[in-house]
This record gives sequence, C-alpha cells and structure tokens, in this order.
Amino acid sequence: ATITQSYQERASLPKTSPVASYLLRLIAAKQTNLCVSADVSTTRELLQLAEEVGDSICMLKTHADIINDFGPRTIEGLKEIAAKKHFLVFEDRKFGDIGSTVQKQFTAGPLQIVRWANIINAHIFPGPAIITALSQAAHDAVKPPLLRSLLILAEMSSAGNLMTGSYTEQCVVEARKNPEFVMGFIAQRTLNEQPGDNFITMTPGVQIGATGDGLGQQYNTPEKVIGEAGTDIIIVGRGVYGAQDKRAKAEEYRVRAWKAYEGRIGA
Ligand code: 6AU
Repeated sequence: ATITQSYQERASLPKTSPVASYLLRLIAAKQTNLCVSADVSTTRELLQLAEEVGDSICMLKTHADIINDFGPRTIEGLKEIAAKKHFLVFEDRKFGDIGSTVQKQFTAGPLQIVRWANIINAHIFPGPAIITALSQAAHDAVKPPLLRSLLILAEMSSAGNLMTGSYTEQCVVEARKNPEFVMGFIAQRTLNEQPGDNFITMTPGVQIGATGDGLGQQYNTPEKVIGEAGTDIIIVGRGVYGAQDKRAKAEEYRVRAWKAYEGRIGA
C-alpha cells in the first residue's frame, strides 16, 4: 500500500494524475509535505507570506474570496513567487453546485480561478457531474490542460461534520472513476484502500500546541496525521501565519511532518 511507499516511488505509479505526479516529485525534491493556508485579507500580506514560507512548502492554499483587493496584481504576484520558489497553488473554493454553475464559478467572475490555481477542491454532494463539469472547464480554459487537478472533500476537520461513512466511501468511488483529473482528497486519514489506489490525501486541522479554535475546528499534530493516519500533506493556517516568525514556524512544521513521513515509510 502507499502508506509504506516513498513520494518518489508513488510519482511513477500507473493511473496517477499528471498533477499528482508532478507534486509528488516536487515534494521529494524539496523534502516538504507542508501546505500553508494563507487565510489573510490583503494582497500584500498574501504575497509577503508566500515569499516568507515559499522555500518550506510544496503548496500554498488560498481563499481568494477573503482577499479585499484581489485582482490582476494578486494573480501575477502569486504566479511569479510560485514559479520562483517552486510550489503549487491550491484555491480552497469548495465548489458545491450544479455543473453549469461551478463551471462559471471556476472560470469567470472577479476571481477567474482557472487562470491561476493548479488545484481546486469540491464537495460531491451535488452528484458526480460536478467532477466532469470542472474537468471539462479546466480542459477548455487552459492549454495544456494537464496542469489542473481536483481534490474531493471526503472528510472534514470540524466537530460534528456529516461527512462520514458511506458519504466518504462514495467520494473514493467517484475519484477512482476519474483518476486523470482527481488527484486525491481532503481527509483526516489515507483513503487508499484498494490495490492500485494512489490518491494524495491532504489534511487540514493541524496545529502544534492547540486542540481547537472555539469555532468547531479540531487540531491534530503532524505526527498524528502523517505518521499514524497515513496522510500525505499537512495543511497549516493559523499555526504558521499567526506566528511572529512565519518563516521559522513553517520550517518547524516542515521538519516535523517530514520526519513523521520518514518514520512511516521506514526511511
Ligand atoms: O489551520 P487553520 O485552522 O487556521 O486553517 C485551516 C484551513 C482553513 C479551512 O478553510 C481549511 O483549512 N479546511 C479544509 C479545506 C482545506 O478544505 C477542510 C476542512 O475539513 N477543514 C479545514 O480547516 O483555510
């Protein structure tokens, strides 16, 4: 199973989405399985954070709709820093509507997400057409179309969420039908259960020294999610951007998550 395989090995397994392969190689080369969640409110803060933590991350996660002055300057800045520091950009838009609407939300409006985000995520409660609709929109909007990929929200970190049991199982079923476009899941444990599964699991709700935020968020440590639950990438927001020295804090999370991974694969 993927739980004992290295990122490098997994990059060349069959049926791995092109973006997943690229990401797995990038993780191995930079030795980082850390994604920083840049939940800040201005372009200046976003770009500054990207510069500060860029060397320690494989991916920067955004919520573009909370940036007050989001615009072409944000997009150009993000692209430039991502290319310079070698990380992917993940817009955490959590699409959840009929196919026709999500295509517009993905490609149009003030955010034009398809233009700058390598990775997006979606809920599948509207049914599987959300996957094909987003895939088609990515294909039509970007040349070459290989640089866009989807994470399905299979589990959440918040207390009392309803994404359990057969809902989570159905997410895996739908992902297996679309391995070209679906690179993996947002989940709290690895969902690679069948032989041949090579999905990337990204896990939010990670902070050292905190158990929750008083608003439903629940935190685990890097060791718990990477080492014990077998997930691939930790997503850390306030744990990093809330620190005085963000660069040092990102590096601390990188080292802990990387060691947890090495321990898991027996490196
Ligand atoms: O580390 P935090 O708590 O400051 O931030 C966690 C980030 C936030 C959430 O919107 C997001 O991760 N998130 C998600 C994602 C990534 O989709 C799913 C989830 O279950 N929990 C969660 O916190 O930007």
